[in-house]
Amino acid sequence: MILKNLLFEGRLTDITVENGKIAAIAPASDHNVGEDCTGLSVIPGLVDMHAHGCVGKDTMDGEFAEMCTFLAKNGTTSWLPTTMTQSYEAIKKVTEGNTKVPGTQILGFHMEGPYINAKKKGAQNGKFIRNPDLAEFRSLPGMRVVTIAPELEGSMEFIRECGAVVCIGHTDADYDTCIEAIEAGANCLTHTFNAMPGIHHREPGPIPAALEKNIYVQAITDGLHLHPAIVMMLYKMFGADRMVIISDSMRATGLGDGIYEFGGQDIEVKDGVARTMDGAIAGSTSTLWRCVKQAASFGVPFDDAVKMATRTPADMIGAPNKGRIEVGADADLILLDKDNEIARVMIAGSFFESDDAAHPADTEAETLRRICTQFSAGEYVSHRVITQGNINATYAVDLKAADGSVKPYILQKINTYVFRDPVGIMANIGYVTAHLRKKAAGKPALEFYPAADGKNYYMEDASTVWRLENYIDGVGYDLCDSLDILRKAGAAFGEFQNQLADFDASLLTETIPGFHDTRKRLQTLFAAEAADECGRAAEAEAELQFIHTHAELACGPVDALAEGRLPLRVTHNDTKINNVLFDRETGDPLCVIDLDTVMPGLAAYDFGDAVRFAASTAAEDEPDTARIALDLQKFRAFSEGFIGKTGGSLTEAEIGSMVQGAIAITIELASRFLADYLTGDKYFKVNYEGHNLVRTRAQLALAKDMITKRVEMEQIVRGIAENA
Ligand code: GN1
Ligand code: MG
Repeated sequence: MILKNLLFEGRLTDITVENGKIAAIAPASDHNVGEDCTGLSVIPGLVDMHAHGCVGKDTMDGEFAEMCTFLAKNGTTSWLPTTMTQSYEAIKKVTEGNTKVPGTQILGFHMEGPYINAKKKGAQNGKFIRNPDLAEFRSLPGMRVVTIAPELEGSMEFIRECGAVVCIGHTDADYDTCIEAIEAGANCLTHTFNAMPGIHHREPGPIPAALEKNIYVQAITDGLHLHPAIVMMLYKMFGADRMVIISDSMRATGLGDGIYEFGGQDIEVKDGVARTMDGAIAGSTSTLWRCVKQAASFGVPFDDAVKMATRTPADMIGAPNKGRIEVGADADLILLDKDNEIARVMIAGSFFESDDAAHPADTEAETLRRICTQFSAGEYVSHRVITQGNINATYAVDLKAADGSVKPYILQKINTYVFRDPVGIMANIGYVTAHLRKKAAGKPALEFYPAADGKNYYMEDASTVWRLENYIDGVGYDLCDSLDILRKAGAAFGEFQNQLADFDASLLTETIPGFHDTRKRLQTLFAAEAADECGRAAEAEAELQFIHTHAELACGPVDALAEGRLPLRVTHNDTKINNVLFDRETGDPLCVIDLDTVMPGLAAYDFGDAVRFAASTAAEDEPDTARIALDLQKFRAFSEGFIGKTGGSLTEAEIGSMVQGAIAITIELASRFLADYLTGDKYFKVNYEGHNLVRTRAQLALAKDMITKRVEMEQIVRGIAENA
């Protein structure tokens, strides 16, 4: 068969396929007779050396047919089904399953555990963890790759003798142990950064060892397991010849949210994120193809991202006929349409056709495509997941308008566990954006697009509500050291408050009742402490003690409000500085975003919440509390901006309440994180077990430092107000 007129490495090419192999690659010629592929480009089929399951099936089930069909449709043409930390019998059973099924080829198995470190088990089942056992391993046929923790007893001998490709993973090993393991023959890190020590300048750990010895590194580039900046860092360190993209996909891939079994444990998938009941990330729900596209959206050149999921993993596992378009290589190909979507997949020289309509390719893309048709802005082209924000699920989507132009938008699924009245929120947002557009004429403003029924949201069912808004191209800051930017952020939030000064507050529904009612927040925490439903209160004894002792200080502002000493204004209520977008070139603020919580509130809380986030020396979830302090310079800069804008309209009492507002909102947020921790992490998205407790400790460390610096902070605010 000749595939004619394919775009290959930038040139129109004819590819001849014979006996399942690529027989010739030549410039397109009119003399050839074959299948016309005009308009399509070609890349090698993807090789997934680390994937557990999809469409409801898992490698541990020992049945591969449905998985191989789904994977084939999504461009994975060969893979290593990956086993979990389980009993010998369970793993043995997998190796006896029928691997000769239609679709994606099985090149052998990857055994992930049981020879791992319990301290870094991630989503693996601790019950079955054990030391490396050569005899046991040798009795399991088809094991091509094995992930082990080299610090376990017997590891070095195992690495030398086991005869498989050895990856270092689920490990707590230090640099020297990793060097020794690599010298013994280990040639890769398993899901780099996940379930292993990070890089510390005195305790370099596995990653610098891998770099030193120039071995391979696997990375899950789904946008959840690694921050995009870390994906780019790994790419710059290791390059496309050493970095391997894996999916680490689990059972729920290709299905929706729900509860799934994984490694003998229940896993909850919510908004596409899979977690154990303790909150640890449990594999991805992304196909390898989606991970490739995500990596490209983070900045990896597309051709390199493809290489990292084709030739590089093939080389790593010793499969030199896979993952490349060369004469003599296996004819595993993906044909892409002009939007870079998979059009056809060829495996071993035959096009893969499947009438399995039950599991359409990559459901995340399909879901978003379907949702986008509900809005009139355009047709879905592609998307990437935005990981900022602790509440809603957020995607940047590219949509193609009727005239063919493609523009980015933001599509969000509202978290209806947090926002019980999504219709109320969208009504608020409608009023507020209309008001702000009038006030900030000439500046970018948020705009929500109507769905078919004219509403500014699309309600799929009572608990699934979507909204589409314009994409404002600007920079947002999480941690910011520039005093100039902090001053401007202060001014932007101050200006926001001024713009809402004449807004009719009676139009607004309270989207989260008692959102910043500190007294109520503390009561909720103390009730959770008393009930202690997850048995976690003992761990947080010191934190609870601190909050009990400082309850009256924290409730000062809301008491003053209740007694009429402070006025109620319309406020933003979530003034993290990453909610201000700045112009990429001029550095000036463009727009305040995230209007979900615009409600009546205290000026001191908008000021204080911003100070809490922006004037801290560390992130709001910094685990090392010794690094957390209030930076008075940052505080001054932010205050100059905020009070400079609002000073004229604030009452004396309000100016006097600003610093206590900052302390109070910080303790309030600590209480919210802690209440969520004690009740099982249902409210805030968590990235690891104990994340909410770490956040609590960070907020309390900051509150303590603010209390120490209170007098200086008061003086700064006074000084600015007097000159305003
Ligand atoms: C949540 O949506 P996001 O991530 O900006 C939370 C805020 C907290 C913040 C802490 C509706 O904000 O109140 O201060 O996390 N929003 C809601 O990071 O609860
Ligand atoms: Mg928010």
